[in-house]
Amino acid sequence: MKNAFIGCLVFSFSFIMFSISLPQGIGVTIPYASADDGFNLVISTDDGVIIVDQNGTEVGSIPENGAVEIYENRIFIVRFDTILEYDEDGTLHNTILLPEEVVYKSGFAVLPGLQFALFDNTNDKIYVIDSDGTYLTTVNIHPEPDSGLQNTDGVVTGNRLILSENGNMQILAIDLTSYETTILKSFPFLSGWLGAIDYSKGVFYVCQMRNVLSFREDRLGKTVVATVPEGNISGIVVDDSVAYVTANHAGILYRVTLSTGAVEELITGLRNPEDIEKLPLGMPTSTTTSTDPESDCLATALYGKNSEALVTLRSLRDGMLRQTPEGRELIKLYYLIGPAVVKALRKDEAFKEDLKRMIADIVSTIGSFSEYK
Ligand SMILES: [Ca+2]
Repeated sequence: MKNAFIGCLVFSFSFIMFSISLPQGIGVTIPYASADDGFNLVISTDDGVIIVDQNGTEVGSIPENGAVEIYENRIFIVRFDTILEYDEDGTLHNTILLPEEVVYKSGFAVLPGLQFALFDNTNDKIYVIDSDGTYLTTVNIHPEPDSGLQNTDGVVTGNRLILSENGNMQILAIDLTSYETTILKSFPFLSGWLGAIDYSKGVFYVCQMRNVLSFREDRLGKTVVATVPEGNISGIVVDDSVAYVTANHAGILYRVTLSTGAVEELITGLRNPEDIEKLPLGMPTSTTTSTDPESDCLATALYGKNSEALVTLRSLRDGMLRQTPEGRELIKLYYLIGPAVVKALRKDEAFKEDLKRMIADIVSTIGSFSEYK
């Protein structure tokens, strides 16, 4: 029993190391550009989540991919059956296991009071869960699920979640007290699809393949704000007079001047950018426990930043574990018990030394295997 437990710990510990090391073999960097910038941009790509300043210069990264949301100064990434919560410096802070009621997820939103709405475009439902993973309720996007896989992006305004779209070119408003759903806006004369949505100062911005549209709740019609040269638009965030727009197929981050519709390329060559959010800078931290990033970085403490062991473990993760259901189960296991391992290691210096030796053995065995490939 104890051996099994230690085996779990070893694997978990391995994944802790993966989760805090970048593909390039350097530690997670601090996502601050400068103190006065106001916000950075967080973009999820196939190469992980990158944090860039408003000029597109990378200032940090998290080696996980998945839909990303920001709440206060925390970064949330949906990954497998969990929501990972990162501090603004990229330190894994918390892991929320999704309840079994969440059948499928095609995006999510963080709701006021730190709840989560997970969108399911297959079953056309929205699952609402609490910050500890407790299932709260299900909201129907349609009375009966349709066969289409519509985009699902949400923005919270006041006590409502605004969802784009329901598959019929309609934007829904969900009251977050009664969970009553109404149609906020209908675009029956537009062709194609509606996708990423954001809201700023009384105006909604919703994207199609290459167009950014704006509309107001209390007025008829819409305005084409800008057209990007290459699509598909996959994400938008608006800040005052500027929108930042990702195009997944084109691999581009665009900056759009809302008053003129002028479009400029900020970053090219991104691998499938799917989601973009604003990360406010300089907010007081409101997380419940404070952690020292250095002491969290066990891999660095044990093996050093650019060690061979980390490279080997990383190739094990990407080359083997992610390829099989069993491997993915182990990854899930890490998310389940990883935080507890960190705590245990902090308390027990001898245990830490034991684990270090065991991991060294595993790494050296894998290293020998790969030499004979
Ligand atoms: Ca659907």
